[in-house]
Amino acid sequence: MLIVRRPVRRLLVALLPLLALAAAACSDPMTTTDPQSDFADTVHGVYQIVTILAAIVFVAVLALTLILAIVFHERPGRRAQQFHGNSKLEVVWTIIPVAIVTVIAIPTFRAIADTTDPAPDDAITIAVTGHQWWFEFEYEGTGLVTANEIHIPAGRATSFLLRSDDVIHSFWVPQLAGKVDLIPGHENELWFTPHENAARPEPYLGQCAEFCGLSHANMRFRVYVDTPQNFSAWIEAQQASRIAPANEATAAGETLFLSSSCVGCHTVKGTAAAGSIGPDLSHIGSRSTIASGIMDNDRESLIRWISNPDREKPGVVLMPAFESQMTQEQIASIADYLLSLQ
Ligand code: HEC
Ligand SMILES: [Cu+2]
Repeated sequence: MLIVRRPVRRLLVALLPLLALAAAACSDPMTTTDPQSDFADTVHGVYQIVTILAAIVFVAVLALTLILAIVFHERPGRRAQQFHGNSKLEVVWTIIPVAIVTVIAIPTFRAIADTTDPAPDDAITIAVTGHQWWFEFEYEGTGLVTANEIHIPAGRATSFLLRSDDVIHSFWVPQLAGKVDLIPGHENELWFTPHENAARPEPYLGQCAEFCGLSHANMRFRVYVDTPQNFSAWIEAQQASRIAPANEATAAGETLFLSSSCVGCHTVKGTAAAGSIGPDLSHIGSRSTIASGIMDNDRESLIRWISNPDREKPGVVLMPAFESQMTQEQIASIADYLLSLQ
């Protein structure tokens, strides 16, 4: 039978929850350990080297500490004592960290050089603007503006021009790229190519990664990596201008929407709504979520959101609560109209 000393056994028991936590963190969809682009591969490479070295240092230091404590502890007939000044030992434990830091530095500098290279000429360019608390995306050269959800093609580079309208935010999609800050008055660029086989129906989850105020944790976004054909189809659908109401109910919703203050803040292409304070709603019906990923995009959520946005997302100061100005029927009719904007 394996005999483990009691202190060692206790230590193992104490470490178990930590191991469980680490395993849970790895299965999270917002993981850096399952990279799906060239950029994320590079970052993951450095991460692996650092993790392995850190694990070796951790185990070595812990083992040495345990061995020394067990072998040299005071017992009858022997006194424990400290000693000072041993040049050989000091040289050794200076050289080892210098060697470790050097081994980490080389791939790190290479990764920095690789990820800050200029984007290839055929890259798709998306201007990203951070707002408290949502992301605005503008596909350059297409007139296409959207919010919080984007589609990009697999196997082709996309370059993001990162800007901010208010405070510092940060762009981070752990499986694809980041973190790079969105800084007011300064443009950062980030580009990456999703793997050919990264296309899938589920989105890659992104998150603002720089504390930016009350609803920072609610500032999420989604990146759909499409096959090239699906991507072209998506762009084409999003470029369609006015979507005519399909029935009386959505027609009533459109009339209400266009006669409300919504038009001062939101754009719906092909109508008189041309505001630019809030997200472009031209194709809001085609998104899977609203309010930067915190609510499903369905009738009930839209009603709740329009009724009182600040209740759903604390700190939304710009968009007023409409429950005091409209009936629930009117709000529901606007929700139906918005959902029809596919
Ligand atoms: C004074 C400006 C303002 C007015 C007026 C306004 N909104 Fe908004 N709206 C915003 C802002 C800003 C956001 C983004 C809030 C956030 O996510 O943090 C927003 C978000 C939204 C969203 C979520 C969009 C998305 O992509 O997630 C919907 C839907 C919406 N508004 C509908 C409406 C409707 C309908 C009206 C009129 C009844 C209206 N808004 C009036 C500023 C406004
Ligand atoms: Cu933030």
